[in-house]
Amino acid sequence: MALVVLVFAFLIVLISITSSQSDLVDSVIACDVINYADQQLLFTIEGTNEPVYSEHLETYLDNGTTIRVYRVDGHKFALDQRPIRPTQLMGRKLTLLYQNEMAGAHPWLITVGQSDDDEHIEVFVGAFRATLCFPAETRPYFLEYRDGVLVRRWTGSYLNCLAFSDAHYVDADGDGRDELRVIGHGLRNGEKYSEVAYYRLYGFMPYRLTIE
Ligand SMILES: [Ca+2]
Ligand SMILES: [Ca+2]
Repeated sequence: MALVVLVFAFLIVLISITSSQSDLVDSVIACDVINYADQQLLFTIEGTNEPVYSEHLETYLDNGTTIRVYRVDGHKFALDQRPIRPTQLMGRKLTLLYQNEMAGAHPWLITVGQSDDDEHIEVFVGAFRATLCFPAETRPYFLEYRDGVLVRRWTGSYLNCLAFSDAHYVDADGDGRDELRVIGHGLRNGEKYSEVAYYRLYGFMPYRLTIE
């Protein structure tokens, strides 16, 4: 009898662990990882907002409500697996460190990197919202994870494009610092075009870099 109870209890624990992992995988819209000191940190966008429609991209974007930061315990992600997919979170041991409600900004993309000499982690979030002067569209949010919280560095209306469909921090020129690689979309002589561009924050402003 005691064995039956023990097996039953074990199954309940197993089911609850599996279901909380599935809930996380289902709720993650986008995620990225970075090694920081002797730890690995996972940044996610989670929650469910109604998909938003981008006129320039001519597509719907899934977006979430909350940005969360976890410490990855146990088996770490190989950084050459980036960008990682939400399904790769299944079975990972994660400890929640921080969360920030951003539902009104409709976050749909997140990437993290180290692009300057300070230890704070650069965090770029693709948001989607209207501004005073412009209709709703993809918006660039340059943030920083500093002393355990997210702070704003620069949140503007546009980079050098009308919209962007993807962005990743990557060391494109091999100098040991990450650049933000952006797939931008614009209009030239009435024709839509897309291009790859690289950005880095200098002081308070993002600057476009030329990388051969
Ligand atoms: Ca930094
Ligand atoms: Ca670089």
